[in-house]
Amino acid sequence: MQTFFSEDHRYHFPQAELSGGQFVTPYERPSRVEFVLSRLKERGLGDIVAPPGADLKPARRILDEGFLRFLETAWDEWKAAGMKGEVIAAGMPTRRQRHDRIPRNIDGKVEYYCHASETAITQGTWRAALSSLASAQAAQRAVAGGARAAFGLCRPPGHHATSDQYGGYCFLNNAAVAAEMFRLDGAARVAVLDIDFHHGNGTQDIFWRRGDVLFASIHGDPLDSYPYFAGFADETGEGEGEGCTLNVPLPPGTGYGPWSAALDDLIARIRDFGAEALVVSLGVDAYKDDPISFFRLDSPDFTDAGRRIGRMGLPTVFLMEGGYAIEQVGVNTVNVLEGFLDA
Ligand code: 7XA
Ligand code: ZN
Repeated sequence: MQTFFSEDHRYHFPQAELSGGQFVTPYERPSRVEFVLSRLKERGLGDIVAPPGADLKPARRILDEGFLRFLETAWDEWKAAGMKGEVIAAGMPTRRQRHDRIPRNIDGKVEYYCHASETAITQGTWRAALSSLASAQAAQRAVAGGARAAFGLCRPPGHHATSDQYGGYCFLNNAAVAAEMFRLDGAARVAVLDIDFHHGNGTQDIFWRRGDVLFASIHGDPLDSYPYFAGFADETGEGEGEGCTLNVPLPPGTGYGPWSAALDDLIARIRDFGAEALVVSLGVDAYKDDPISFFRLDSPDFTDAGRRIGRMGLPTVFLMEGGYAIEQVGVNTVNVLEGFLDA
């Protein structure tokens, strides 16, 4: 299986993440992907290829133009306004405020386009986010071109980014763009299976009213876990999308038994949906020692999960999302891919 990966991810490395009332070194850091790369090489999984540049045309079909412009210019505007630190939102429009006016002031604009203030924008964030999208797009193109599967080693991740908000370490929703590209390439129905520990609120939101893209996710119960305000079982989509969003929130301490039962259920639903292509939001933070999550999967469980996904027999794009038990991120990620290939 080919992996698509860009070194430009390094341009995004904020110094600070607001966590537990402190500024800490972000959990989502460049070394995460180094462990994945070295494990891919160790296991000889296939070529590692630098992608061509990102193509924003398909992204523009599902992402807000003003949001894209904001991401591109936020750092320069922030600095031009005399701000000294990284771009961090100190607030967000809340439920008793208006959402229909975009501030002119950059401080306000950051609040408007952000949904979680742990996520900072730095000088190189836009460049890195584009390179992450480029890896996702190259993986999608490889699969659309006939490969059984491909892996986009994306960093920064994408599944929390909506059409017009960033947060949860995510800026551009790679999985959503890949799914949209499968549609453009002629797949009548596409599924996004999100196995990251956190609910993929951004992907869900983008396809909420769409009947042609199924979004299926297993994640920590939002009552107990970020993103807190999305991912409940009663969120099923609206309009033409009614029934095309499937959420399985699970409680703290969940092990592979109930997790894999949920996976089997979602796999059956994806089959029933008639998906012709699959995008997997591949986070490995369901791992038992992940520092910001609470499931109890062990490394061999990821192999088994990959095998179950592989048995679906669908053309599949894997895209890297979360996973912060840094030294095991490589093993767990590659285990999923090896399981898939073994199916
Ligand atoms: O899948 N998403 C992640 O792994 C990022 C979760 C961000 C949690 C930050 C809570 N303030
Ligand atoms: Zn996650």
